[in-house]
Amino acid sequence: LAAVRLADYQPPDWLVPDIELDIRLDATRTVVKARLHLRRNGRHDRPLVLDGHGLETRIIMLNGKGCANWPNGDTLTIPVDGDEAVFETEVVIHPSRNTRLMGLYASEGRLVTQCEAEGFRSITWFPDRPDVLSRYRVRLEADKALYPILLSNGDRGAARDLPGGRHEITWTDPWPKPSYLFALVAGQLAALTDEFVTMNGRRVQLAIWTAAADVPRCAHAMAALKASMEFDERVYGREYDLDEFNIVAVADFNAGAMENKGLNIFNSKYILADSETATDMDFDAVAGVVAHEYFHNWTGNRVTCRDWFQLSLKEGLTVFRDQQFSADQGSAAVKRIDDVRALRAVQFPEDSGPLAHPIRPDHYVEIANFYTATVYNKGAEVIRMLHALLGVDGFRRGTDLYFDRHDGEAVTCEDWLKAMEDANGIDLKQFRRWYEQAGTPRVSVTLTQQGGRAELVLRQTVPPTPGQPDKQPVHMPFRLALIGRTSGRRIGDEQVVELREAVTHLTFADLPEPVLPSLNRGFSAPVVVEADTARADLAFLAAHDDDPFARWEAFQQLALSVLGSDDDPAPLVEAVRGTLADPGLDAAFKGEAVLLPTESFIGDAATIVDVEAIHRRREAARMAIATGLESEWWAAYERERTALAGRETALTPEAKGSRRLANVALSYLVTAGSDRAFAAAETQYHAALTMTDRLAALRALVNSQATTAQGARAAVLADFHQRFAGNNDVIDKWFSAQALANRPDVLDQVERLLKHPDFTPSNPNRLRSLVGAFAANQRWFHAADGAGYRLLADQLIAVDRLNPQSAARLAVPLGRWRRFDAVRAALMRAELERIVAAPGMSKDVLEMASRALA
Ligand code: BAL
Ligand code: ZN
Repeated sequence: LAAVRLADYQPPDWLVPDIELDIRLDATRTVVKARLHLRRNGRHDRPLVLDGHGLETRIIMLNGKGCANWPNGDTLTIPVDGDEAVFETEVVIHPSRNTRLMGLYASEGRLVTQCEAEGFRSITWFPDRPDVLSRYRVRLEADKALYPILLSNGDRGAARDLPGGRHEITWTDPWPKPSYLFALVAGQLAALTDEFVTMNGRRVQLAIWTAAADVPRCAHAMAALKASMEFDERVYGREYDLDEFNIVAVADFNAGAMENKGLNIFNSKYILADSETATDMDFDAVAGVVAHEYFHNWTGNRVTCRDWFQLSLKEGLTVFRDQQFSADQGSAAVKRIDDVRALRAVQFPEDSGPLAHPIRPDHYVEIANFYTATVYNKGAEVIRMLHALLGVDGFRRGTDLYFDRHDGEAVTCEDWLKAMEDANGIDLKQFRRWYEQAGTPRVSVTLTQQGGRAELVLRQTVPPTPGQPDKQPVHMPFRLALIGRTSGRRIGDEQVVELREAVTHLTFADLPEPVLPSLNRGFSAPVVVEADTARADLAFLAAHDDDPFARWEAFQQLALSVLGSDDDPAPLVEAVRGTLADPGLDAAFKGEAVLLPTESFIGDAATIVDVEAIHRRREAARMAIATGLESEWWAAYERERTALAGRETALTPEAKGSRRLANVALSYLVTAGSDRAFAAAETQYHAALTMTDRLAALRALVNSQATTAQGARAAVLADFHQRFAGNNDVIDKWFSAQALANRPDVLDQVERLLKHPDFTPSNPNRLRSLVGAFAANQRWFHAADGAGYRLLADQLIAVDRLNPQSAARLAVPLGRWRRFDAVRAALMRAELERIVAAPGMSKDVLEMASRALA
């Protein structure tokens, strides 16, 4: 497998300041003519080298004359005299055969593109790398009845009817952009439209395009788009720069969405939402992804990446910006907890396994494999640390300088850090290690106290990761405070301690009472804290810490301690009792704070994951919390349902919080197993006015192992499928609720569902909702006989023929084999070896599987 290396980067030999595309669209046979205006970059005599993939090349011309040179595989090399030239090609492509969903493909009768990272080469010959920026002029021509709407980037020109029922339109994008931001969409689409007036009075026409029947379901996305545009002006001083902004929702999409200039293309899952079909979490995800793609207009599009090693330059920064936006629009505390939960669920395991890589990797085989939680979510944590170190004003000075200095350029993470340094007169030399070193740092903390004095010793280490045996200490902001052990109140101010050394000593004098440390408040640094705090002290912090994250974290750590043994779960029951009774906490926070850590998070904290013991202990604790507090859960359930009366579908933070707590209560009540609870779940399922409530009731029943709940479980599953037939995003929930079920028969159910007519593995959402969800079901995916692993590998091998990106993602769970017992590890390895040996596997899969085996 040939790797691309950061160390080998060379600037492009030829620039393409302007490109004209002429695209005659047809699902089975699209003709693409391209005219590239070339300029030699510097003094050299190297030829023009272009990328192409799967193109049927008809014509190659240089300066108006046919060329003798012909492609060699995916490369076309053309010697060019002079410093400027015009290079033209004509190719034929076949969108309806494109199951990779990269380049131009068909989805539900429409034609759409996905070009990041290397899809443009599947449309035409081009130096397909992000540091070649061009102004695009694009003529689209198609049958008018089949493809009445023709969209591309930039400003629309006049449309014109053509003979034979065809029509054309030309789009011109004035902003130079890399090829990965090119997009087109053609098809029968209707739009929800609106307008935004920018801070300088520019009127921007907004449109979200989808099937006509789904237009009303775009309202939430539209509100989020307008709020994002306002946020970027208010917080970053960034204004939108075209006369129109289009979003298109499509059913078949590898990722969540794509930030193509002026024409964002979205996985419909992140656009379409109404109370009946979307949960509160879905509504929040829609707003977050809409914001993310919009924010890319500055962090990614106006200032882009020099090469794909710099991916976190735009993704880490843009995730941080969308997290800020979501915190601004709702509960900042709950948002922070959700973000940390997501980081720990996906990125921490990645960082401690064979796929660990720094946020700026230094080599790859297939760049599609590096759209990872490390590049995105750890990347966002690194930006958040800069924000904490520089403060709000310093960070803004840094971003202002970054945009001023680099607008219209393709730059590196180094350029970003240099702007931060220059704007603030600081030195981030040590901070750069976050970009170079993989692995989650560990900070161990010890506290000693005598009289009114306390000393904290903080020791940081960064564990070895593949290819990086030795690590250096990193520079991090570590927020801490002291909580009085008697009063439960904060003693003194919170501090942001900048850890730089391997060991840091902090002393505190004149303390009026013994204290407990409140550590890494707000999760200010993406590290694992090892504090060896006694259970009683964790319970005390879970009841008193004044930082919401630290308070939530204290309960998580208490749960990890209890669930790491066969001890009585009583301390967890008491902690939950205290949280439920605390009048100072809102329902949204309570709904988070009473949840036990997931089985995979508990496993991640252990050296070897004891699948059965973790499940058994967590189930016992869940049951103890459910039965020990049954009257409290009924009280909470009824109180929150009453609070919701008359505003069941409201999306206010209060209503969302009430639904959250009521549904957590319902899930504990169904766990406790009374007939009254099953009846309440069934009633809620049928009477629900929101998907949040309907799905929560369905999940509670699906997860119940009680024989008395069997009838209700079967009935709600059948009803749900029938009620939402044809709605892809909702039917995905039906699949994943069953694949994630906490039941011993999950594997049989998944095997049955693989044969269901609605299971269409060519659709990435559907594949994820069944096979991806099942692999996240730790207890039943890791069945001791390896049947879960076999099922996953079979699906991966089959899907790779259709869509290598989808297939490669399925390899990740098997890559964790080192963390499991010898029998499971051998079974997982055997499946990875079978995958590698299967004939004709893609380089996407081969890279993931071979890294996992190494
Ligand atoms: N750039 C790929 C999709 C996203 O991160 O927005
Ligand atoms: Zn992004």
